[in-house]
Amino acid sequence: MGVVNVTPDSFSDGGAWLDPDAAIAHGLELAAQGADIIDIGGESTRPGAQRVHVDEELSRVMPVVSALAAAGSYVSIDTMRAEVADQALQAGARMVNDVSGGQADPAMTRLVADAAVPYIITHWRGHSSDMYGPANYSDVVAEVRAELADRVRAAVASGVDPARIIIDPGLGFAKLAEHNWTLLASLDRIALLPGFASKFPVLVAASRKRFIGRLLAGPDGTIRSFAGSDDATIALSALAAAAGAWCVRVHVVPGNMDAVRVVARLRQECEEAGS
Ligand code: PMM
Repeated sequence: MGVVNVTPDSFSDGGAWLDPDAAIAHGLELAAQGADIIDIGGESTRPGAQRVHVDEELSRVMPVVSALAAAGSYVSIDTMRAEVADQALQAGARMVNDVSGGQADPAMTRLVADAAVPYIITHWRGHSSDMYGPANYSDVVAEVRAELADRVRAAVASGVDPARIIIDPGLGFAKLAEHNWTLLASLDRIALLPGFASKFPVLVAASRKRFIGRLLAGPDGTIRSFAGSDDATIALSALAAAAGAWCVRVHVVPGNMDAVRVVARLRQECEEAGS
């Protein structure tokens, strides 16, 4: 999944793709480089971000969704708002990526159920204006699994087909660096939610997040830049794929594409060898 943030202030690429033509060209480039899904968002969720008005969000994403869908890309709309998801789906988007997992807008799960499209449910504990206030866990893996299971049950109760649900541990969302690392080390446990008999596909969105930059900080403590975290993102994509992740959401496609292809080849070898 390649990311197109049509925002002035996203984490790592804020402002780069605010112009619709630049965003469309970037989405086409990500698709040409091999991204299977293009995730288009118009509201930043970086720590401390304030919400944008729905009209502003729509004006940012709609030209980009329409153009990329018309060009044949498989478009995912990254939004917490049912109205934005609705208009994007009508314009040709085929997947809803809701980082609030249905909590920000009570109309979202019903809309997704009626549209019968894949739905990404991310672990989330509140808006980004207070990103780290709720980052308190006694057992982060158990709590994230239990809360994701609650969100999945709520979506299914609204009519969402469980076969269309993808789950995401929500790296960085109400999580400190140590929580993100613990979750990344437990992807196999996250796929199997308590109370469910079969595993859900897992999306991992580690790309360029701050916890990588902190790990790679220089001797003087300077946090590694976003673009300087891309090689480590590739390493995480390989490890996530090897741990069974269904998809990695990334800002730069080529190296990540190579990493998941290498893992797919090795998995094939393991399967043939029966191990
Ligand atoms: N993170 C961001 C935006 N959208 N979607 C999903 N499913 N999971 C995430 O962790 C996620 C997301 C935040 O920032 P970015 O767009 O700058 O990566």
